[in-house]
Amino acid sequence: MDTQADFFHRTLPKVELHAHLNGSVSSQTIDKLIRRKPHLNIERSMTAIGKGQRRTLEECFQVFKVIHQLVDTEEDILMVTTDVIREFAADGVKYLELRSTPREETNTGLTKKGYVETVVKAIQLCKNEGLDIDVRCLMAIDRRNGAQVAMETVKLAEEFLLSSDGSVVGLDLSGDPKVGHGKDLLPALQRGRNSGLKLSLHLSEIPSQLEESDLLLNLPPDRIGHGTFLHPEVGGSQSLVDKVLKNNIPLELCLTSNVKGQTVPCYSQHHFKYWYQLGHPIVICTDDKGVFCTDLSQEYQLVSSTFGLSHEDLWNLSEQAIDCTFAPETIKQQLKQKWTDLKPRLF
Ligand code: 6MZ
Repeated sequence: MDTQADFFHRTLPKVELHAHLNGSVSSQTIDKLIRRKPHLNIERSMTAIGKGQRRTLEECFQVFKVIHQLVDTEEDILMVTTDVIREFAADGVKYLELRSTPREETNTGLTKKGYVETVVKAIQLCKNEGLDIDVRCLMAIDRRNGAQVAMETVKLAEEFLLSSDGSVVGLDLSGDPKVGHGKDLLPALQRGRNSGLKLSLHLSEIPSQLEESDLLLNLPPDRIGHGTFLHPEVGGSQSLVDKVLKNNIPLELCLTSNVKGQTVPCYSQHHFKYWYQLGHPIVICTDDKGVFCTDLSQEYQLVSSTFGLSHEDLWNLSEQAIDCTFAPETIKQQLKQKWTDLKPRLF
């Protein structure tokens, strides 16, 4: 989607629950990073998939590698995180869950703990600025790194669950779906769950993951990322769908990302339609707003123009997303009040 969202979609208060930090870096921030590191010879075009362009999922993962080269110090992470939060706030997002994979970089002395501390610091800085956005963080397990790293990430998340003043709330399982198997990561995910960390897992982003999805759905996760190939119409199965329905697990859906990454052939064939028609909880999200050149307002506009949703339908979607957040109950109530207060401005 490359058109500008209009007043309604921009002003609509929104909840963003599926945003990878380094995939969300805007072109303006990329320019600042490039100026900091001219020796890398990275150009802006290497970090984003522009208008009308498509890539394979493998190519998308190459783009993240380029961005990781640009973001390798605490200073970079602080700038990137504060910029991303400000941009979401400017787009009308009132509640944001950012997810990121803690990374260590031997060249710069960046540690995984320092990485997460810096993300939490940025969240705090934005709070102190008085931005009208509540931000939380999920620590991501990159499936390519295997069971041991997954367990380390869970332990780190446990520490921050206690010490980050509510900023770190859960875990994400992500990374190239063609690499690794969820069964190896099950002990780490189970441990995280038992420690009180919420789980958002990328499931069935590509067709060949039915067995893995079946296994991981038994946890069960608190939310599902994508779930593109879960339902029978695209080669999934009714038993997978039944598990999702039985546990009422919300799906995080990212239209532009799925079309540009070519896991979905076109917008009208997006699985949004399947789950929406069932009345199942779904949350519209951006995935990687920087890489896929989108924002949450555009994603809402895209849903309405593709599937014929009215303004009232979009309002209901954004309001229902509050119940899918990993925020404490008191915050959910405050957000619902905010939606009630803002409604007369739009209708
Ligand atoms: C799976 C994805 C993803 O963690 O460095 N990531 N994982 N599917 C996707 N669909 C396109 N988009 C992003 O942000 C970048 C990382 O997020 C995950 C990948 O592991 C990627 O390296 P962070 O902040």
